[in-house]
Amino acid sequence: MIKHKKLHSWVKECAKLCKPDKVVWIDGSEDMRKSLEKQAIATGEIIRLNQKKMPGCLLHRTALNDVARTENLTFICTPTRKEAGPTNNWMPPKEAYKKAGEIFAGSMKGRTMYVIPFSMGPVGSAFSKIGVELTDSIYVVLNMYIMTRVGDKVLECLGDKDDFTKCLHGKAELDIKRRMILHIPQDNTIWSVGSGYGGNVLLGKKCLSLRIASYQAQKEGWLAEHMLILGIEQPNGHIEYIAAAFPSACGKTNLAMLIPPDGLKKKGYKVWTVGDDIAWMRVDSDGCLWAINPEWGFFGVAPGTNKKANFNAVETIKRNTIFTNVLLRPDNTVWWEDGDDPAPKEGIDWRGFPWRPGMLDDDGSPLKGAHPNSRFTAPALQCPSISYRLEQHHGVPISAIIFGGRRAHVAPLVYEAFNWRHGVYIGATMASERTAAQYGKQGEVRRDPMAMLPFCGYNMSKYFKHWLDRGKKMTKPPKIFHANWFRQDKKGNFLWPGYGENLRVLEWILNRCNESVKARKTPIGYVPYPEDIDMTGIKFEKNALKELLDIDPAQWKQEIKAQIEFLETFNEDLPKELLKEHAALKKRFGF
Ligand code: GTP
Ligand code: SPV
Ligand code: MN
Repeated sequence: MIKHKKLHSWVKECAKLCKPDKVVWIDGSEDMRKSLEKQAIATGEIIRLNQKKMPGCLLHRTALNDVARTENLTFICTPTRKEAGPTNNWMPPKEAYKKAGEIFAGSMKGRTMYVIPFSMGPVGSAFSKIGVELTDSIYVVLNMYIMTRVGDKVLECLGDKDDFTKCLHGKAELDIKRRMILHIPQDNTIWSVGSGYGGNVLLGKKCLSLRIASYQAQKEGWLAEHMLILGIEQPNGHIEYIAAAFPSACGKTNLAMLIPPDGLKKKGYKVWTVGDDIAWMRVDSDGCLWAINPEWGFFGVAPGTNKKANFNAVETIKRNTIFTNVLLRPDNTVWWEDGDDPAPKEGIDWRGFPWRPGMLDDDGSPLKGAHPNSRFTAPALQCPSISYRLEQHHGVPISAIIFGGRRAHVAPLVYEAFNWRHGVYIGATMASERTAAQYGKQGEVRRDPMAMLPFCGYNMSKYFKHWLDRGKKMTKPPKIFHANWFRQDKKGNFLWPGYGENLRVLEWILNRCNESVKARKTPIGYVPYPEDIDMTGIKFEKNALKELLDIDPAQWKQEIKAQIEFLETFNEDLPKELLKEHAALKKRFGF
């Protein structure tokens, strides 16, 4: 292999800063992976789980203050604040390198620095991007082996090209006060220090595939989105693909792996999983939107994963899976809340302390065995519903895009935008209640445009403009929808059964795409006639469906006010088209 001069000198430079005892290049082989696993087990960094019951599975616990992405410590480092925009934390690049450089300095003494060449997207696809992550964490290396394509084959593909993302990660002291997740888009560089958790440190994921990639996508004319991709196969073999953007912990993995409910089985649908978190999409010469999933594995939420909610996920994580922050049972298997098994009589909780059911925390609420944001890292190819298109360089054509979030009120089960521009308005103003995947007050409604609030690597007003422009480039743009599986009745119960039953809504969406069903025109968009959602096989009160599809003008008056207040934070940079959409929405209501 030809030595990549620039790559080697950058690795040297980083080693000079961090001062590791040695530098090890990850070749992507199974031998190397196994030996790293052994080392991490020997030091206690990782626990080997019961190999009879869970072959190839591992457990890791992160530091107590390091259990979710830290958005408040995540920065976009552009020369000017305006380039990062009002929704991002901003730091000038010089200051970022200086501050983080001081924390990195000498931080790998006594440790090894691993060099991980990785490809986001199939190796060699014109739509893939290459990154190289330097890290002092074996946990990160083992996760990257699952989440991305790693090793020599990626270096061969890179050849002597310079366009790889330089990713530097160091655990340092895992001190939250000395933790920073920095993106320097103009340098194609990511620096993450002081964390050992998920999206903060698996730099191919949110940092590269969304923040850096969205910046590149804007320049290069494509879209990098926080979206799942699934295919619905009809009995005649025809497959239609849908992409959906929901904020973190709002149901992407679950929807991507959906199993048709009994009542719809006779229709013969089969759902294929292309991706559960990230979609890279571009307009092709046919005027359609095509998407790839750049990832190679799933980093999914563990609590709530059970056979009933997500059978395919349960199958996927039976082997070769890394669990993070779940409960350890005495027989060296794992457990989490709302899984398939009842709580064990005893175990070791996510913090590493002895745990029994019924224990209370300081506030008097039940002490959780698994952290609410505990996760599994599993190879995508182990998923029974994985699409063969995961490996296809060209991806899949997208027929529909769904935006959605957790809304106890206001948003109906599903509605359709009048056109692309209106759809972009719906995406730009979408909102969701905060979950355990983010630090901050749980349950609070926050605007999260296109589920990209924490992931857009540049000024979001420019991002909206980019979305509007993409629509103009397509002869057959996907139809845009909004879905909400989380609407509640007056007692606080979910009105919609969700999970597999969501296929009933997807079917309506595809029927709308094929123009085979009419819909009710309302001020917010097209809403289904209740009889057009196939409810075969489930007990469901007619009134509940009506309530789910109801649009309450009083609530919407508030909602529209909140939407414009949010959009106004972008000042004069906001595309005028969105203001026009806002005015049109108000007018349709007569407000
Ligand atoms: P990230 O990996 O953080 O991006 O999350 P995600 O969007 O993939 O969310 P995921 O599918 O893991 O869902 C998170 C939680 O949402 C699950 O544990 C469920 O409790 C809940 N959930 C998912 N789908 C549904 C649904 O259709 N209805 C209801 N009520 N809850 C759901
Ligand atoms: C999310 O929070 O949206 C995730 C998990 O998918 S993480 O990789 O930690 O960002
Ligand atoms: Mn996500």
